[in-house]
Amino acid sequence: MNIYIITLFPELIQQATSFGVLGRAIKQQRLSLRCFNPRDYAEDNHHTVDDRPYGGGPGMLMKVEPLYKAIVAAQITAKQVSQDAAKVVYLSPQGQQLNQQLLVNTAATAKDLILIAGRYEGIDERIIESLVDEEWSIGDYVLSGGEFAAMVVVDGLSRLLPGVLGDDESALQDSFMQGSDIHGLLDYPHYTRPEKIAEIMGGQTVPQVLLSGDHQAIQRWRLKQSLGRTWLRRPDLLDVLKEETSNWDDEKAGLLAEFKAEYNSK
Ligand code: 4GX
Repeated sequence: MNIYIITLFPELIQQATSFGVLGRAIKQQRLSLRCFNPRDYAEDNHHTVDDRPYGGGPGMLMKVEPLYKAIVAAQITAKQVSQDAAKVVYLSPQGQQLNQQLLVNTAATAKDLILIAGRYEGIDERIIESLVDEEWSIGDYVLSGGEFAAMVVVDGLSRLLPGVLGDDESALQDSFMQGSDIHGLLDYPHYTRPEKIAEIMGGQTVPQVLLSGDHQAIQRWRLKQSLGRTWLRRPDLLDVLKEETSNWDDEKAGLLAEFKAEYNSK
């Protein structure tokens, strides 16, 4: 996959891309990242990249010409690299909210992606109308620029590209993954050594079932914890799941009932 990012701060993007799974995806050449800086397309002496909003009011917008030219330059490069047209996505709080399904669909279908990471108060609506295919939001909060939102998209996509994750870190294990028995549920709690935390650090022990070696009991316990946590923290996800008959059965209903009974007696 080739991703092109339109940004006034390419160094911010470059600094973040050499680590972990994302760094590996780039090193393995399963993902390429290239930035296009509108400032490089500003033709005045000051390389101006902001402009005042019509109608007045506080704050600036991104100047139309340099932004337009940077996007078109990315489109031309994308076309040279892989012939099809790249999908152009503008990151903003007004967009469709990003979720795992959107990432999975994008990783599976989009070979080339142009992400517009805006600064200032926004971009001219006519650029959105003429050049932008989709508007995505990473959540209901306001960032000072689109770069971190773009990096959220890039990071989430990188681990979904074929061959990037090893078997032991497979994305098929993700709790948002279709088809898994924990599909649509929150993750269960995890434990590692020691079996008992030192008294001075709290003294807690690991749930006995995880030490039992009984894989069926462990699987059952984990599913029950996933169901219980989802019920407590994200009842909206549970409602969605119950509507999907393929993902809701008597076993889950029974385990959740057990969790609720234990929770209410504590
Ligand atoms: N999910 N931001 C975009 C520029 C902007 C300002 C006003 C439109 C109108 C964000 C988010 C986000 C901050 C990126 C504002 N665009 N992006 N930027 N939440 O907050 O994606």
